[in-house]
Amino acid sequence: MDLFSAHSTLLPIPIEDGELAFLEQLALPYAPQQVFARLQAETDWRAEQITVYGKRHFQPRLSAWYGEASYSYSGMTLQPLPFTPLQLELKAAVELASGRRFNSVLLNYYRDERDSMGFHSDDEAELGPRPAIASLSFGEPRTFILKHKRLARTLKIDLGEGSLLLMAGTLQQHWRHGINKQSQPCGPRINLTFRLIEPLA
Ligand SMILES: O=C(O)CCC(=O)C(=O)O
Ligand SMILES: [Mn+2]
Repeated sequence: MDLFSAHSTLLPIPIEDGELAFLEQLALPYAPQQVFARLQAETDWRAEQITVYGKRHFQPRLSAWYGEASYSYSGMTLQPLPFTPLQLELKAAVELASGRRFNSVLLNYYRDERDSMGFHSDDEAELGPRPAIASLSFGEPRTFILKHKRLARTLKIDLGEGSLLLMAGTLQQHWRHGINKQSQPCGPRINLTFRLIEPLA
């Protein structure tokens, strides 16, 4: 289904060189605070190490990978845990709202204002050339920042509790995105990015 079809409940955010769509509050059968508490308790959170310039570092957040396919990025391969019943319910709601299909989810846990995600594109080969990635947020709002790779363009979107952001089209080819540390204290946030991992030919 097309991102902008009448069935989609997401509203397009105008952006050059890619597609973005946003829904402030995804309809779910539970209160967002309840979803947050369950995700916090039920997820097998890991402190992953990555190698940057030959040095091992802990990522400035916790993460977990669930679903039906392994995933390689930043020099590591994550083996999936099977989807939990709650994740399957969230996936169904996200698929209904976005008209897209997903088979995996990366969960990130930002413990406080010091946790962050460096600027990157989700452009691994197994995501395919124009991946649709659906990002669902719970807990404290954080600012999601997009920076164009060639042009001096920056876009900031506050991702509040229960919000859904869909990245699609050529967005990953032309833009990087990330979450900065912030000086203003804040509580924890959980973000889920639903992805479709395609078997590599
Ligand atoms: O936490 C976020 O909103 C961003 C997550 C993200 O970019 C990712 O998991 O690749
Ligand atoms: Mn990303």
